[in-house]
Amino acid sequence: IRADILAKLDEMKTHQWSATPTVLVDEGGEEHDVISPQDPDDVVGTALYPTSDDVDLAITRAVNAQRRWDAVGGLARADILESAANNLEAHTLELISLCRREAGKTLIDGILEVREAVDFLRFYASEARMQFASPMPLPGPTGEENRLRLAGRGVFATISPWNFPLAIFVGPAAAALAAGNTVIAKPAEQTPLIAAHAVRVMHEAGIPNDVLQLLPGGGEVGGMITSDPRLAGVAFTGSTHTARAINRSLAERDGPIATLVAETGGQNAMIVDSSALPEQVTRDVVASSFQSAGQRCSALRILYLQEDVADTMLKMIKGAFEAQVIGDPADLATDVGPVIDAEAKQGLDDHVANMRERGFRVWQRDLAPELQKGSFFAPAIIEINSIEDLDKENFGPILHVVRFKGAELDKIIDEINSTGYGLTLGLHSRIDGTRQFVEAHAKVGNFYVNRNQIGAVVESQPFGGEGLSGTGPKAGGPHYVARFATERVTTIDTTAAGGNASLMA
Ligand code: UN1
Repeated sequence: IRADILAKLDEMKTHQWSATPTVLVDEGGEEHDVISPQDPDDVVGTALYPTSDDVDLAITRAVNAQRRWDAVGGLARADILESAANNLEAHTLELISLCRREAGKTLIDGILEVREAVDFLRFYASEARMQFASPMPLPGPTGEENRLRLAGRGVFATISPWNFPLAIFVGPAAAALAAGNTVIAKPAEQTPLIAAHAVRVMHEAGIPNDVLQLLPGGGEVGGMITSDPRLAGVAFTGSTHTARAINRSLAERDGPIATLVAETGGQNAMIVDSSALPEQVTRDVVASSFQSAGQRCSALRILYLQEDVADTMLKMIKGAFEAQVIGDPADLATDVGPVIDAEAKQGLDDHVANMRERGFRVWQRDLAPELQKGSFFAPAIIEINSIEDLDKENFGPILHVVRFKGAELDKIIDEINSTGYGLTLGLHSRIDGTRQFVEAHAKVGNFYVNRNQIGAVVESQPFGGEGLSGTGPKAGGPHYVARFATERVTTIDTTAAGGNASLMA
């Protein structure tokens, strides 16, 4: 890494950032400090929350701007989204710095995050060109012309998570914009500052400021937004529990039946049989479970090891686990940074304590004394008997291990399916029949074979799950943007009876 880049990142260590609603009726509501996960003394900036009048004004502006934005057309919208991508890329360093300070992300995670946000903008721009520029002709009898065109639904709210505070803030908003909607974007309560910076950068690139509006806040602000009858839809990424609450709120209000695009939790497994290559398994397990401090919804939570290789594999995995550097994400050597906040840490500590109490075997890292101050959680590996020993998704650097017998493959798949989640599944096996069997029976959105199971790439690996894991369609895939649009079909009678004089001639 170039010295000048490191120097710039260093310079930004004390910068004070702010997040404010795009417009305010008056002075706004409460102010909230945003505290860095790794250092409670680092106040990264402040967020000003909107009042209900501010929310109302934002939605009024969004309603008024929508027709014009839709009428601009898919090609022009694509150009603007591409300018936004370019400008975001030009601001990479500030965004990486914010990823670190506000979300506790390591440098590599910060780089990947900016990359993904830029990729989403470019991909949805290209989808706008392909799907929104001209109507699609449909078949029909002679004397009739049919065509289908896509149009924006109206105002979309995007409610995004703290674990991808830039990529998943920008991605759904970009899709909604590409489809001709105006957007009210509410970032996670923990990470409003990077979102605010992204919005500034996108406005600067030409997205009109009534077309994309920021409303920082927590659940209360989210509730004000999702209960507004003027919303056409919500794109949400976060917990299954919150997705249900949003769904209820959308169902209870008057107004149009709203679209909900939800990407939620997972209970992701990896199956490793005795034909797998141990070094590769070790590398992929550690990446899948502990990169980003396990705070990805794609992360590996339950590793199934075939009995006859389990001891060898586990020994190697534990070796790599022990070697991971846990620490300040500003330090380039760090593999695992903090978890997002004290509450998240407490939840993970409680889980480990509970598993110990229930008699499961736990290996846990020790934390250096200087890490006691931030929300650092000591990564753990826990041996369990079955996925049924877990009652919830544990969103952090904890790997659970289950041993299985070769003949039990179909039972394992049933167990995994019966959690009701269906996000990612990993398999390490050199046996084609095993892969084909798992592929045919596992109800998951993303199945990864002989590699790690995180880091889905826009366009190559459209990402998203089913069941408790979300509604689909997959982010970064060919059907995503269309979900934000309404379809309109025009049928024209081109015969004489239809009054088409020119065709009569
Ligand atoms: C999430 O954690 O909400 O595949 C999504 C990945 C990322 C997406 C994770 N592209 O790990």
